[in-house]
Amino acid sequence: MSRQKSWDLFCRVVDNFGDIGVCWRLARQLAGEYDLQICLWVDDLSAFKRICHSIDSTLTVQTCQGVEIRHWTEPFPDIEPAQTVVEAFACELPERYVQAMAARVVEPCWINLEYLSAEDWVGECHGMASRNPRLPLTKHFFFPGFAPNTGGLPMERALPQQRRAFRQDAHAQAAFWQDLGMVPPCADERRISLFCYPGSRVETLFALWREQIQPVTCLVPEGVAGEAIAAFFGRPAPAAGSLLKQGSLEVRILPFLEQEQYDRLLWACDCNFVRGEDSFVRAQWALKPFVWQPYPQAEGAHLSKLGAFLRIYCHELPAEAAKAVTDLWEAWSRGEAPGDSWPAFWAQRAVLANHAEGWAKALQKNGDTATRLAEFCPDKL
Ligand code: TRH
Repeated sequence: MSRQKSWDLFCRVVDNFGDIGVCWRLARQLAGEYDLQICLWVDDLSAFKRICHSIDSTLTVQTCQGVEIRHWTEPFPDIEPAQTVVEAFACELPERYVQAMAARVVEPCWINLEYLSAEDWVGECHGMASRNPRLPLTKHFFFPGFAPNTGGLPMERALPQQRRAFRQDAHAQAAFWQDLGMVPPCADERRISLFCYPGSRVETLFALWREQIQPVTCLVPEGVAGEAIAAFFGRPAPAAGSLLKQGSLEVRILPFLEQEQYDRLLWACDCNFVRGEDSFVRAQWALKPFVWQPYPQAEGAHLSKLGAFLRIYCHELPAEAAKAVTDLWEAWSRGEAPGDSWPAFWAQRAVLANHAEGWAKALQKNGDTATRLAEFCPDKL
């Protein structure tokens, strides 16, 4: 098979869903919007299946939504490398494949796709080249980010239009809730999605929401916050489809949704708790107030990332709203009880929803990651 316009994208699932989440989005977008021949190599198909239910985790090769998906196992097969090779998150390509890249007549474009961060150094390092010390190959570092001198954020071309259509269509929203076994929210009900890391002080939020006058429905993916739910309700966290109630609070356990459905959940809720990288970006495209918890890292590196993002995100917010966001996000990410900071944050929800629109518009001006990648790579051939 000719490997013209071909891309190999390599993804190792370290833990959680962010690695495959980002790679799957990019792969689909590059195939769908740029007519590229994309092959996505993934070492863990069962994690992949959680966010794309049609994946068959027993297959070595399959095609899904225009992307060829190959199970990445060792020993790695003897294949002709693609013209463009994306190594996601420094996942280390198989040695045999790297040797084959070096043997190509035309040097392939080799990209290391990096993790997202709002830190200043990202713009300075974006696009930097590193010559291989042993082989005639150069790797380029590609950083998604929030500034014009970065690789932008993943966003499909049709997303704004799809989101608008969903938000204007009560039937589509009702159908969405029905798929989850729910009816649309009643007039004064608030729906909050909750995706967080273990150890988060969920119980303090539950205690507050239980006492509120307005009903709060908290939507939690199966397997998330299990210990906190068990401790609060005094019983093991139930399976997807179940609901738990105390006072004004109802907790619904959701199945892990496909990415497109998860997007809709973020569009449909009044506030979204998100984490890591990909859900964090999607919450910004949802145009709703959100609470971000960065992926916990050694020596508090994640708190520096949080601080860097807060600085840019809060820059144009009124002081009171900026403080409310900072207090809640910092407490949440430090594993401290967020109960004291929630009321002030929630009081700012209209300001935050308004800010979310301007924020997303500004980010869109930087271009999206797939487009920036597609533009970046042919130059390097
Ligand atoms: O799962 P995460 O914690 O992933 C993390 C981070 O990406 C982190 O940066 C990385 O270093 C670490 O993994 C290894 O959070 P994230 O990034 O939000 O990824 C979750 C993905 O799962 C995202 O693509 C959205 C998707 N998802 C669904 O498709 N359906 C769901 O129901 C939920 C809750 C998530």
